[in-house]
Parts: sequence; structure tokens; C-alpha cells
Amino acid sequence: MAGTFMSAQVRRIATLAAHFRVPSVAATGERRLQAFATMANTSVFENVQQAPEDPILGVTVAYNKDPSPSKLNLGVGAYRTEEGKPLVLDVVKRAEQQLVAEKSRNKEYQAITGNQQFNKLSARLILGPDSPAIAKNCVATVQALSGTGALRIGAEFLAAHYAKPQIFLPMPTWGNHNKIFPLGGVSQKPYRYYDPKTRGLDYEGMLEDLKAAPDGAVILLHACAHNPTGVDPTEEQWEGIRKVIRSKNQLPFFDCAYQGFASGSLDKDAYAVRSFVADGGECLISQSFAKNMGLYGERVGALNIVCRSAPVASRVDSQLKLVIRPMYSSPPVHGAAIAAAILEDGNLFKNWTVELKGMADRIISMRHQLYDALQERGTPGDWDHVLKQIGMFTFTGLNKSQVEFMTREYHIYMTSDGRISMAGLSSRTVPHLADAMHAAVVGAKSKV
Ligand code: KET
Repeated sequence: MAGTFMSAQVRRIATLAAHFRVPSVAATGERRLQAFATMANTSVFENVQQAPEDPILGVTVAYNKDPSPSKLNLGVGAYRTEEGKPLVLDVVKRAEQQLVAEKSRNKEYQAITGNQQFNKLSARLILGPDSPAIAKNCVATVQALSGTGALRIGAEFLAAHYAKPQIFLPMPTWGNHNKIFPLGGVSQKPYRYYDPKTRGLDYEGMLEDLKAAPDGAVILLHACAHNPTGVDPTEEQWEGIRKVIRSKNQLPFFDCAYQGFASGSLDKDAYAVRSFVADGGECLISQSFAKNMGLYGERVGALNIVCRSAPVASRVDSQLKLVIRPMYSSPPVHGAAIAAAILEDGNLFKNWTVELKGMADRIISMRHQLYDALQERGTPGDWDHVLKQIGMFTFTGLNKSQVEFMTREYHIYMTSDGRISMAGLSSRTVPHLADAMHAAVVGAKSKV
């Protein structure tokens, strides 16, 4: 047991060293000694390596440096209006006004697990108002630093308390998953998900890989609007996936960053999660309010752990506090208060669903406009996937050199895997994007 713990620690140190690009413990130690010995005018951080930019957030850094007036940022998944501006939802403004007017509000520390009212309403939003798991107090919910924070708390909890801290991630997946889990102490493996040939789900491959994964393994599932592919299983396929996972006593970990953004309906987008909770089995669910409430920088999210019984959920909750307290003590007040105000007030909630549907519909209309623009230009290839894919992103199929060409020649910024954020597009910028895609595809063809 102690041996296993030690080797887990050694693995974690190696993961940390690789992540932070520390050459090797021995090499750094030696260089450090040399630095002390010479007492030269060098920094004690002389050996710190230059780290690369983040593959997603680094796109915005590059975009910000570009002086071109026609530049376009389709990298990060952040909603923009038709005018290309960030959007603060009307309900968010109204909730904030209410909060400011409440004389009794203060800036005291929150509980370690955050705003309890927010936690309750957040769990209800994903699990549904009639969820038996909630009624039986089987869900431990903690406020988290948005979706990323929820995933990280989940990883740290699993590393400490779950017998099989190994997670299977879809191929491809959101780039940060590959870092969050190993750094949180959970090793990772891929499972087949996307088939580039059909630009759809590799359902058979996925089931084969889940069947081949060990009993009890943790399986990461995108609740809806899979990022980056925009490819989701059908309800029938979810049923097949659920059966395999349950038959192997595997533990589903849902990442729910886009509830309401896929279909425009909060309930429809919760289908997969609710079907897994309805069978009485256990799971983890991370939630983000970054996209669906536009609260990106407020860092509002939650981690839910659905357990088989209330006493287990209560003990899990107590352990989550031990994860959170030494990490950041307790979460911030403001964003969760906004979300709670919207979730608890019938009127605000209704208005929120209207605004959310408006955002989802605008993204769908961008899909049609881009598709039509490519057809008009006669861009070689089949572009049906622009219409079919779900959520914020189109996984275009453009390769790295085509992406580089579009950035260089057209000042269009996107991730190197060819993902474009449809939410960053507007009727005004669609022709520019279509021109760039056309040129990239035609250029690449003539080079072959
Ligand atoms: N899960 C998924 C699948 C996801 O796409 C994101 C964000 C998150 C979690 C975390 O979001 P948070 O803001 O921590 O609640 N994705 C976009 C932003 C980013 O990379 O941070 C993106 O893919 O562009």
C-alpha cells in the first residue's frame, strides 16, 4: 500500500516536472549549486525555461498583438454579438443591480464549499427539478472556480479516494483535460471518439475501447456539444454507452460546459447526464456557467458527485472541503451570487432561457451563412459538417498548415487543430472567413 502511494507520488512529481518544463531534478540541482557557488549576478530563477503559450488562450495573445484592422479571433470559445463585441446578458445586469441594492449583502468569506443556495440550484439545473438523487440527498455539490476548477477538484478527490484513479478521455478532447487530470494525480488514457473520415462519431470504436478499459476506470464524457469536434452521440447511442459503462462498473465523469448552448434547451442538453443518474449509479459532473450565462471571467461553476446514499454523499462533501481549503480556501462571492439570483427567480430564469436560446440560434445561423458562403465560392470538399456539428465550435478539418496560412494571409486566428469558434463570427465577418478557407483549401490542393 505504502509502495503504491510512493510510486503515485513519484509519478506525480514526474508529471509536474514535465508540465513546468523542469529539465531534471539532478540537472537543476547541480546548476543551482553552481549559481550559489559563483555568487554571480544571476537570478536564482536563471534556469527557468520559457514555457509555450497555451494552445487555446495563446491564440488570443497572438490576436491581440496583430495590428491588422481585419483580424478575427475564432480561437477561444467566447460568445460575440453581431457587432463582434463581448456580451453581458441582460439578466446578468439585472441580477447584479438587485445584488448591489441589497443592503444586507457583505463581502465575508464564504463557506469552503461556497454559496449553498447556488450549489442547490446548480445541481437542480443539471439533474432536473424532480431528481430523486437530489430528493434523497445523494448529491454532494461544491461551488468551484468555473468548469476548470470543478474538474481539478474532481481529479484531486479521485486521486485521494478512488481505488482506480485512471481516466479515459475521448480522442480528441478539450486540450486542458490532458493537463488537469495528470496534474491532479489521475493518470489518463484515450478512447476512440471522432472519426475524421465520416467527421462523425466512431461509435463502434468508442464502445470497443470502453469495453477494453478496466472495470472501475473513470470515463470522461462531454455532456453535450463535444469540444472540439461538435459531434455528440444520439440518444440511442448514449443508451448503448451507458450500458457498457454500467456493465463494467466504470465511473462516468461528465464535463458540462455548454448546457443550453447545444440545442438552445437546458433540459435537452442535460439528457445524457440525467439518463446516467436515472439508473441509480454514481457519477461526477462538472458544471460551468462561463458560456451559458456569459460569466467567463467571474469563474462560476460547480462539481457534483452523485452517490448511492446520503451518508456517503455527506462524507464525500466533508472530504471535498479538505481538497479545497489548502488550494484556495473558499470560492469568490460575486459570480455565484449572480447565478443563484438568476436560477432562483422565476422571471429572471425565464428571461435567461430566452437570451440563451438567442445565442444558440445566432450560432446556428452562422453555420448556415458559412456553409452558403463556401458553396457560393465552390470551395472544394464536403462542408455538410459545418451545418451538422453541435455547439460553439466547427471542427473544420483544416490542417495545421492551412490554419497557419489563414492566420498569416487573412489575420484569422484559430486553434491549430482547425477548430473555429462559430460564436466569434458575425454576418459581416463570414465572407472574410469563407475567402480565407477557400484560399487555404485551394492552395493546399494545388501543392499536392
Ligand atoms: N470543459 C470544456 C469541454 C471546455 O470547453 C471548457 C472551456 C471548460 C471545461 C472550462 O471552462 P471554464 O471557463 O473553466 O468554465 N473551453 C473554452 C475556453 C478555454 O479553453 O478555457 C475553449 O475551449 O475555448
